[in-house]
Amino acid sequence: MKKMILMGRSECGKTTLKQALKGKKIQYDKTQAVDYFDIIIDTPGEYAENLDLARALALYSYESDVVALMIAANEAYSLYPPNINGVCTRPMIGIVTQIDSPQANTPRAIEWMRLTGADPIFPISSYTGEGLWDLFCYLREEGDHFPFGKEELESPRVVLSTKYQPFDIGTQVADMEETDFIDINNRIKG
Ligand SMILES: Nc1nc2c(ncn2[C@@H]2O[C@H](COP(=O)(O)OP(=O)(O)OP(=O)(O)O)[C@@H](O)[C@H]2O)c(=O)[nH]1
Ligand SMILES: [Mg+2]
Repeated sequence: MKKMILMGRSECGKTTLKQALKGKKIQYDKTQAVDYFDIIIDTPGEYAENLDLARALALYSYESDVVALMIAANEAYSLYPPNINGVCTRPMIGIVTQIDSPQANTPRAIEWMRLTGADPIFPISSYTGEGLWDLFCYLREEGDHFPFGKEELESPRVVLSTKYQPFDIGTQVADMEETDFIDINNRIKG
């Protein structure tokens, strides 16, 4: 597989895409630092949002075979200036994520990606699996054997947690036994 670096605004779905491409269940995990030991280099969104940190992205791009700029289909604006492929020394592709979102405006996000010079552009959903196969095939190198086929890769994922999923505190408390609670008064007395 080609080594791909993921860049894009915080919450556009970089880490989730990485989990989906590996056939994992989706579980929210805030990226705190660049993870570059993996075949997919995952970066924190803040690096794309701050000029000083963005320089690190340029350096990490040298560790990759492909640079992937990402944007969520429901983003209200694009972070990227036009024609930035000129400063990139690797093939630069575009990934439009979260196309399953009810607020998605996929054609607009594709157009914003096109303006950057990214080519090709992959509209995908890490939740439904839509579009993942084309991306997978793009990353394929001679001799690679895929662990799963198109049907499996493009099937809906189990989402264990999202960033905004509220804690189900009521249910957890209701499930507890009386004896699960520590009686602080007794402790103090004891
Ligand atoms: N509906 C939908 N939600 C998604 C999709 N991809 C990601 N999300 C949700 O968007 C939120 C942010 O996803 P992350 O993958 O953590 O985003 P990130 O780009 O890695 O963010 P940082 O680590 O902060 O840079 C999570 O709640 C995900 O579950 C998708 O394809 N569809
Ligand atoms: Mg992340």
